[in-house]
Amino acid sequence: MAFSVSDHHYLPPGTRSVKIVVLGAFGVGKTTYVGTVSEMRPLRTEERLTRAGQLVDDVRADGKSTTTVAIDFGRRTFDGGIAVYLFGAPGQPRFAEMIRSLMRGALGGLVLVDTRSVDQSYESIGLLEEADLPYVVAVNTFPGAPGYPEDVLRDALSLPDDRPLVFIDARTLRSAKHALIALVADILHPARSAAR
Ligand SMILES: Nc1nc2c(ncn2[C@@H]2O[C@H](COP(=O)(O)OP(=O)(O)OP(=O)(O)O)[C@@H](O)[C@H]2O)c(=O)[nH]1
Ligand SMILES: [Mg+2]
Repeated sequence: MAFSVSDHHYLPPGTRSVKIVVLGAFGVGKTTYVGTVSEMRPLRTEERLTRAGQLVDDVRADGKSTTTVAIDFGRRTFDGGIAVYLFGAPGQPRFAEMIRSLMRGALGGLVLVDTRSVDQSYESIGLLEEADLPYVVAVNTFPGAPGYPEDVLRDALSLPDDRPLVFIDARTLRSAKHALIALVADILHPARSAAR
């Protein structure tokens, strides 16, 4: 099934809505991702990182000064009448209960992965598996991060064969929407629709 992304800024009558969640560990680029793909100004809930937070959060010295404390929210419409509502979550494991609430009504999830912290992605994948939601893994490529072939990453993440894995740059629309299209195609896959 082929999809393209449109530039609509309003929703024509008959548009179908799809809620998806954007998950991933602390600092993997979730807020950046939602901001890149959203056709409207995204809602962000960022707070400054503090010295006290360094005791509990794995703050890397890469210039990151804020963190999401509630949600990121954005929207992208696809030609063919599908509006995807993106809900980005905070990355810290202590927000798991909030993420479970955020997943209510969602039809799928995107898990962003940084190859410097692959092991911190299990939590997000686990939450989506627990909720029995389809998901796509998007490896967000940071400069200086180790590059691994797809099979090695799949192995490291214990990713089932039917779960798509794509490589993206969350800062670039062309690249970022590649992951969204993979997820929407998976959600709308005839076999999955038949099971609903
Ligand atoms: N090079 C590169 N940098 C990125 C990319 N995506 C995000 N960044 C940078 O990485 C930092 C963290 O990005 P955020 O979007 O805040 O990450 P997050 O997952 O929302 O972080 P939390 O909400 O704190 O969990 C920011 O400084 C971004 O500019 C990417 O694809 N490539
Ligand atoms: Mg964020």
